[in-house]
Amino acid sequence: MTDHVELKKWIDDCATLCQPDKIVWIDGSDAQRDVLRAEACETGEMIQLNPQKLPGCYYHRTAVNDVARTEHLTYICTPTKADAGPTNNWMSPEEGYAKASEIFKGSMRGRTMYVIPFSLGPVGSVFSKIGVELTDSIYVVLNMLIMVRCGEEVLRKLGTDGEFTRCLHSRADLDDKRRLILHFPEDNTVWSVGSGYGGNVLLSKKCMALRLGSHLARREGWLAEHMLILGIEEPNGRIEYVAAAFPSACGKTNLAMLVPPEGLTRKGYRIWTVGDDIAWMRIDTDGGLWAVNPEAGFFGVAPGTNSKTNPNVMATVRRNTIFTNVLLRPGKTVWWEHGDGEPPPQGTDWRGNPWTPGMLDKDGKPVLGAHPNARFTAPLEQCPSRTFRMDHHHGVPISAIIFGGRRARLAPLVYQAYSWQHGVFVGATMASERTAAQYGKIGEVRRDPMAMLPFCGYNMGDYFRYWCQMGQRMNNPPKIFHVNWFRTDDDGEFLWPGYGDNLRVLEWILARCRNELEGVASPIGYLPRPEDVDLTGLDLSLDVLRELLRVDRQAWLAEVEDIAKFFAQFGDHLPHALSDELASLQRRLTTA
Ligand code: OXD
Ligand code: MN
Repeated sequence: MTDHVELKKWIDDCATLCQPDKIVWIDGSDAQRDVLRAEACETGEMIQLNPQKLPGCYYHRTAVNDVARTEHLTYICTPTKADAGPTNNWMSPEEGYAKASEIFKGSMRGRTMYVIPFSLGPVGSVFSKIGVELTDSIYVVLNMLIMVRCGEEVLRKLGTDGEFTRCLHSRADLDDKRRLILHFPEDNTVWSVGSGYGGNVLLSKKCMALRLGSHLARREGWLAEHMLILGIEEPNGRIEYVAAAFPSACGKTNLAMLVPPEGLTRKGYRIWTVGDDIAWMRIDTDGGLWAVNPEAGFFGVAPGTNSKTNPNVMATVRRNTIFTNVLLRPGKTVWWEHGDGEPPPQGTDWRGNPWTPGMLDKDGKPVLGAHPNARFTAPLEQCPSRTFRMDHHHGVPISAIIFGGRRARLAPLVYQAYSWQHGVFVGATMASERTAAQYGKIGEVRRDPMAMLPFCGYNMGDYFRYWCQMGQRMNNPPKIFHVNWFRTDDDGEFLWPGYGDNLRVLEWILARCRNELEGVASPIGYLPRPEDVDLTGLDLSLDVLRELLRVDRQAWLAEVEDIAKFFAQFGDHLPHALSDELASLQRRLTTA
């Protein structure tokens, strides 16, 4: 399959360690995919869903102890602990290789090792990077065929001496005591063992595109970010693109596929989805920031997704989709909590047990049909709002970067940072309050800078410094904004309708990018004048909008104290620019 000497040697070394019975190269063809699907159904690893209702769709259950990313078993293996920083788990490369080798040793006996050459980004684009994943899981292969560009075309591009990221995965025995997700940035290598859950094993995604990607990006002068990318076609036909980072459970996939509300559709708006999870961005010769989505599919959370929250994704998952840990209905279709339609009278739950609606467990708690982190894996090309620029080697120009969080009281609906550096501060202090769905104290603030806390492959203090430097290198940097769709009233009711109506906020953001509207200077940044947010067709009074835009100085002063504590952990690695921004915020809050 290849004359790439280093690639062949690496595969030989991994095969010597893992001892597979055979090695199969993934060529990216439909014929090979069909053979693998059939094989996975024969072994029971996958179940074919109703071919009339869900053509090309398959069902998979993970092990019960293997349903989410395992951050506590995820390590950055750099020469020193300071390289990984205070927010990552660290292990030395020697220890990492030694510990994981013990688990990999012989782990593929009786199994096949699949070789998946893949490209993040359009094959051959200046943005793109090649990786090769070795895995003993057909489920991983079938997911990778949806999530990234795979196969012979990539091998051809790699040639005989191209650079590639080495991604080794084995399910081993799926024992969570023998599970490790290790990143070796210096060796451009990821080793993942003992898991079969997507985020731990589709190594192109969080491991390569973000953790190794962020490291590589700093070395090479670009950005690898946990951001959706969205094109907004305006009434005059111009399309402006924005990139946005939100902590999990803030509706990133929904925003990426937003459907304009009636009032704005009539004005002539249309949305183009570029990506829902990851953005790779470079400074182009125009001095602006350009972005690609390095992936080609969605690996999204099913529960809560329905025709109201995201009609585009519901249309996307009707064919060629893999459903993981949702409820299996008797007619081989699927269902999940807060999806479309009533719960079915019966089904098989994500654990493989018989299920009926309203079932309670021995502690009296509801038994869920789908795991809360149940997933769909679906091709981006099936999305009705997909961009027509998916394969453009140049990517799309980014007009605005949007950070967001889930704050019941503090952050206004939207505000604009005063400068790039202030925008970096806004991103670095991003936070969400825990909801009832998350472990921990409800209302407790969890900081998640740029939504990268679990995904930054190096010291986050250095990452903030690097972000500041990127701004200095651009003549025409994107403007930076912060949004909060989740502000509530005294009864805890949301004040803003969210979903499609978020376009009203994006409309203001784009007008600000073009300097078409005045902003109102406040201690935290520029706010909209209430009359500048188009509320046509929305039953929301100007008074409520004023409340959504209110800045409570006392609450912000408490926030300043909390940010200072958060920043302290970075010590010398925190750039002065960010402590200066914190001091300026405090000063603006305490002066009239
Ligand atoms: C994801 C995540 O799965 O951010 O995209 O956890
Ligand atoms: Mn994500």
